[in-house]
Order: sequence, then structure tokens, then C-alpha cells
Amino acid sequence: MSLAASDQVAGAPRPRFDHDAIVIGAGMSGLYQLIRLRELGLGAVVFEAGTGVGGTWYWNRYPGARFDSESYSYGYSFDPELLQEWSWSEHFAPQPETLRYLNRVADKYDLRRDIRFRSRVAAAQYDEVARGWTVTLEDGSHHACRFLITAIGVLSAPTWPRIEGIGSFRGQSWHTARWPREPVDFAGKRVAVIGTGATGVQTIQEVAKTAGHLTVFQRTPNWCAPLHNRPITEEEQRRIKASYPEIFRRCQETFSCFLHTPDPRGTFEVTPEEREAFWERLYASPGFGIWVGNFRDMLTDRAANREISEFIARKIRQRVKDPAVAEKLIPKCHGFGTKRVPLETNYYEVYNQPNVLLVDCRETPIERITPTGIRTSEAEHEFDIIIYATGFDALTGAFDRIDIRGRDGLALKEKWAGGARTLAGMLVDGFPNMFMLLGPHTALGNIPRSIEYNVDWVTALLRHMREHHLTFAEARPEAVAAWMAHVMACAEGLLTFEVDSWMTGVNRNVEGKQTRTIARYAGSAPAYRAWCDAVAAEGYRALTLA
Ligand code: N01
Repeated sequence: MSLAASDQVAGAPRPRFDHDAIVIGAGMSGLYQLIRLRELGLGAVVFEAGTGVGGTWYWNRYPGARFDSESYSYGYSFDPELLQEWSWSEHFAPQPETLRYLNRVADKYDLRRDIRFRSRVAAAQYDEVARGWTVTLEDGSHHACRFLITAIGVLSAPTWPRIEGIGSFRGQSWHTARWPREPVDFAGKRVAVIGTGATGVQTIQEVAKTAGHLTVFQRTPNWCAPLHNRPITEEEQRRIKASYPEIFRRCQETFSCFLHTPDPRGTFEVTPEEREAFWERLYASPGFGIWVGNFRDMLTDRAANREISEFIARKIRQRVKDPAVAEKLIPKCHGFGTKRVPLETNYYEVYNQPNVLLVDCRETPIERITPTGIRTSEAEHEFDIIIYATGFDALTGAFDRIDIRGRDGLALKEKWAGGARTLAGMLVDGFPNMFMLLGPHTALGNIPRSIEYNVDWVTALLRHMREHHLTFAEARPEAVAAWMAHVMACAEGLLTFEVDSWMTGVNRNVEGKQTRTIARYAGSAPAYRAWCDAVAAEGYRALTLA
């Protein structure tokens, strides 16, 4: 029996909901939430803007897109059968494989029958009388539900650069997060890539393989480290499948749910020789070890951060032949790891190729996009293709793009104007019966691990509400204040928060996002879960339930 049909406020007219729950987004969180809602016996629909499932892995089909957390730590952990059925081909799987995986999940659980594709949500309005939400799609249709669950991702609102003339280019151009389905042939073409974040790095190293000529427009260099990807052998496959319980146990224990976790030693507690040997080992190892498995003080102690930055700078100088180009590629304004470290495969060597040019936008800024290419303060560059790897309006951007209104018609965008305030990234006071999966201030890291935790927490709350005949859940303002104090405390002393990046809520291409905020939860995933578990264990006293 559905919750909406069974639980009615005493004396009030029976609310007429189209669905118990509406989920926005059919990415990794939306798919898993749908599975759990069905298990609860709730009638749910998922509205998805795309034509298929996959979210991030549906939209980001740019050349070179792949995991940079180990494939076997990334998949869903909740279905042991699926874990045995699915074989990842590489230690860091490419995007088409991940998209196939998510389609396989959708097939296995017959999820598509409850997903409406090509359905972009334009607005959602809380209805105080009905204690539910009315969701409006871009086609103007309205859909009423008791519970609204946002599964709209952290990095799903792409941003184009604010450059004059962007619409005038006569060649082909795409944002990496809106890449076409048809393969793009770069052979013999003059290609530009704007942006050198994790996406730009993956794109550049792939496009450089075949482009006639590639020009990279770099505004801020990033500290990149080798991915060391390779195929998974049959023997490794057997070992991986036999050790899934240990793999996921390890992910639960580590700081950010990766297989790597900080080394308990401080940078200067070891001899210079030991330090160098440790870093050499990390640099030669696959994955994020060098970022999240480094000395524990790397992101809190300036001198420690300087040491590791110098180590990586030496690597860049060794790998890039032209010293002037190498210097341009070495960040000078932020230390190693204070931004998300892009993992690369021969990225630096790309700049040794005769068909690749690095343009430093700090020295020679882009002035405008022209019908034939890009004009900088120094030169006119002609292109056949321009690729915008210019990132996302992260964390809150996808929320801002929906007109979400809570009690008294208050717009979420307005409520968050000075920075998002949440309860554990999942609830907002003033927005009853709305639950966010991966909302601002959830513990991020190895994302699927955060997703599974958030979905299970929301599902447990819904179960609790059903068992107690409750139809209303709202975060208490004092609980939000307590949570935000915890978020602020976790951020204190972290070098990460002294740097502009999507993790500090800065995007110079978005109005009103020029100043740093504590946009991201910087505590550990175990601390995050302990906090949320305590809320549940205390009977959800942090929430008003009715
Ligand atoms: O975006 P970004 P991203 N002129 O914001 C530049 C995840 N991810 O898509 O730094 C010139 O990091 C901008 O320059 P600046 C991962 O979490 C995961 O690359 O603002 N340049 C920057 O270089 C990652 O952190 C995977 O000076 C302009 C770039 O565009 C997150 O997604 C793979 C400009 C944007 O970099 C976002 O990464 C890829 C302008 N006007 C990404 N405007 C996995 O492996 C912007 N830029 C799972």
C-alpha cells in the first residue's frame, strides 16, 4: 500500500498525490533510491532530463572520460550478485563502460518503467495544506507527491565561460558535459581546449593523440599526478570478486571512502630520504594515493605542503622538455592537493608534442571567441573545434536551476544566497519532506559510497515515518545551526579553503559565486556517518516530525 494513500492527516481531506515520492535525476543516486523506495512499497517516479540513465556518466561522454577511483571501489555495493556478475575491464574504467554498467543495473531491476526521460524539472513548490510537493516539468505538466527527493548530483550544472562572442564561432564547439553521442573525429583538425581541471586534463591527453593541432588555453595550472591505469587480468578479477566485502569495509573506514587514506605520520617526522622514497612510491602507484594517502599534515601545514608541491614540481620539470612550458604548467598560487588533483596518463608529455601549443591565459588573456577561432591579447588562433572544459556550477548550481520553493513560498536559491545551510546535506529547514542525496555538505570523496549512505539514511527515515504514521519531516533550525557549526569546525585550518575552486564554491562564470564559502563538508566520511547515525538513533529529534 502506498504511504500517500494510507497516511492521511486526521480530519483533513485525503491529499491527492500522483506519487508517494518524486525523485529528480536518474543517475547513480536516483537509480539506487528508486530501488529502495520500491522495497518500501512506495509509488515513485523519477524525472530525468536526459534520454537515458546514468547522470554524470550519461552526460560526460567527452573523449578520455574515466574513473579516477578504482573501478571495484566505485560500483554499487548493495547487491552481492551484481558484484559477481559484473567484471570491470580496467582498474580505472572508461566512461562508456560505466554507462553500460548503470544501464545493466537499470535492466536488472527493471527501473526504466518508473523513469520519465526527457523530463526536466523546472520548479517544485511545497504545499502546506497537503504536506507535499507539486513538481512542474519544463513541458508545463504538474505532478504532486508527498516526498521530493533530489538526486541531481554535485557536478551536473555545466558552466560556459563568460567570453565575448561565444555564440559567433562557425566551427564545432561543445562543453565536455554536453558531448555529442556520435564520435568526433579530430584527425587533421585544429582543436582548442579551454580549461585544465580534471576534465580538461583527461580531454587534452586523449585529443592530443589524433588532433592535427591542439591548442590548450590554461588560466590556472593544476597539480596533476599519474593514474597508472591498466587492464584487470583474469587473476586480478578473481581476487577482486573474492574480496568485495573487504574492499567495501576498507572504503567505510577510510577518510573519504577511497581505498587510500592519509598516512598517520607527519611530513617532518621522517627523514628527508624516507619522505622522498614515500613520495616516489606514491607517484608510481595507481590512483589517488598521492592525494588522499599522503602524510596527514599535507593540507594543514604550510611547510609540509610546500615540500610535496616542490616534489611534484620536480616531476613536471623532468617530464616537460621545454623549461619555459614546464614553468607555465607548475601552479604558483596554490599548493599540491588544495584543489582536486587531476589524475593523468602522459598529460605532461603531451606538451612535448610538436602539434601541441600551451597558451597561458594569465599572460595573454582570451579576448573573444571569433567566427573562426579565439583571439587573445597577443594573437588570433583559428580552429575547427573548440572544446569548453570549463567545469560546473558545483554543489548548489543544479538546485539553483530549479525554482524550489518551500514553506511560505521561500525560494531555496534565496535561502542559500549567502551560502548553503543544510542538515547533513540532506535536509533544509523551511523545506519539509524534501530530501537531498549528495546535497551541499554531505561527505564527498568516493561518490557512490556517499550515495549509498545518503539513500539508506533517507530510506530509513521514510520507513520510520511510515511505522509511526507520520507525514511531515523538517529539519529543526537549531539542528541545522549545530550541523553548520560542525561543518565550519571541520574546515578550520585547512589550506583547501584558502583557494578558489568549485570545492570552495567559487565559479567566476556564475553571477554571485565569486567569493569563497565553506561549500563542502571537510570532515571524514566516518565522522559524517556517525553524526547522521546519531540523528537516527535519537529518534530523529533533529527533525520536526508530525
Ligand atoms: O572543472 P574545473 P572540471 N577562461 O572547475 C577553466 C570531477 N571530475 O570539469 O581554474 C579560461 O575543475 C578553469 O580555470 P580557473 C572532479 O571532481 C571527475 O575539470 O578557473 N579558463 C579550470 O581550469 C573535478 O574536480 C572525473 O582559472 C576557464 C577549468 O576551466 C570536477 O569534476 C573527471 C574559464 C574548469 O575546471 C570538475 O572538473 C573529470 C575562462 N573564462 C572531472 N572559465 C573523474 O575522473 C573556466 N576556465 C571521475
